[in-house]
Amino acid sequence: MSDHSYKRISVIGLGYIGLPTAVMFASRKIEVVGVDVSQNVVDTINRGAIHIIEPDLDVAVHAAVQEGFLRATTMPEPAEAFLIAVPTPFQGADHEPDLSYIEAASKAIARVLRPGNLVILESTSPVGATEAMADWLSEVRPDLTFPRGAGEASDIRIAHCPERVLPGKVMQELITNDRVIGGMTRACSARAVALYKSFVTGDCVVASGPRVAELAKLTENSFRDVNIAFANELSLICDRLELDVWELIRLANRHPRVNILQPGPGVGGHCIAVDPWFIVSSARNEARLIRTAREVNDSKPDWVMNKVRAAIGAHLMANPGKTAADVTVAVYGLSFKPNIDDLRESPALDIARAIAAEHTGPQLVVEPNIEELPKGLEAAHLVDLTAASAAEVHVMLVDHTHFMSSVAPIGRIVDVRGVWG
Ligand code: SAJ
Repeated sequence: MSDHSYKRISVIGLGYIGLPTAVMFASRKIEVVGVDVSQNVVDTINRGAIHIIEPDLDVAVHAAVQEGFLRATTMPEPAEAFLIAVPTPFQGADHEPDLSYIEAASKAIARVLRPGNLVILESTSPVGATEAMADWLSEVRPDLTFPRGAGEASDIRIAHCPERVLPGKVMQELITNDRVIGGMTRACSARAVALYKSFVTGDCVVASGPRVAELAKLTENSFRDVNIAFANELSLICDRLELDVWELIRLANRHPRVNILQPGPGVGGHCIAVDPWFIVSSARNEARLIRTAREVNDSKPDWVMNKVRAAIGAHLMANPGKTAADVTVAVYGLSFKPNIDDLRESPALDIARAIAAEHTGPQLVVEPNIEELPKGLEAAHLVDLTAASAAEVHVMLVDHTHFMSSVAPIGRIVDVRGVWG
């Protein structure tokens, strides 16, 4: 084996990032041992099936398992390289990062480490997490040397290589996106570059260390969060001034150096609403704009709910003798962004549920990407656009392509995506 080729690697955490990454290596005919704490996930993958939603992933997993390059297990096994792709949620009112999954994964693989192994942290992490991971490994394996003590000569190579793929486009972006490689030493980075180069066609850019690589990933998502917050704040300002925010953004974006994003019901998904908090928690006094952006985006669903209440109220004012129980509210879109069926961490779903919880009249939902309504919407009806047009109040939450050609229905409209604007 040449110094830079890998025959057997292990991916720890077979979720939205770990599983597609495992498949990429397997597709390059590298033996991949996938490790997950869930027996159900392991069994599903070993059947050649998948437990998550991502275009083209099912076919790729099926092929990788069939051809014998991908196998899943709950018990870590020896390998040349280990990639950790486990969740890093936040906890408590202070949004402190929770590294317990990284700690558990580190301790689980430590037992099977051998000199010469590479361990990569892919999970989006607060600054310092990669060094903490190395320390957890070294606690369990005092017989091995690590970069902190042994520098370039360490037995175990450690790097942070954050994932940065867009849900819905993971199978393309894993290959074509540039990667940031933050090794604890130059040798660590070189080993990591060699690993990713087996399937990445983008550049593998070597950072000066893992800490700046960690902050780079958090910065990317904070950049987007701050820019979405700017658009969301403009929508509040325009509402106050009775101006059309969509027209405003269209006009301002004609400037060659202005590119404002789109307002919406709030920010969903697992990443953009979480990662900025990791910056805030590590530099509380300095990260004022980043924190405020989070607060602006997190408060948007409440603002939308107030608009819905006002629309129902206005309808009742115009129709004396009617009560709220007579008013049908139609909600358009539940997913966390357009043209996907992913309802996780979706502000649109939160708003639909909040309406269900407090509105006494009928509720209709149009969501062309799902077959049945999720929990909290049991009393609502999943309908098509034509059926929804009979409602008195219409709440447009997600700009699915399916809605784009629809004409504005008759009635009170709360359109937070500018579809009918
Ligand atoms: N959104 C708006 N207005 C916009 C753009 C987005 O309201 O103009 C909302 C969306 O509706 C959604 C949320 O923001 O609720 C996030 O959607 P997204 O498409 O911006 O991003 P994600 O969460 O699907 O993926 C992001 C990506 N990060 C960046 O684009 C900087 C992806 O590259 C990361 O890998 C991913 O987070 C991650 O895993 O960290």
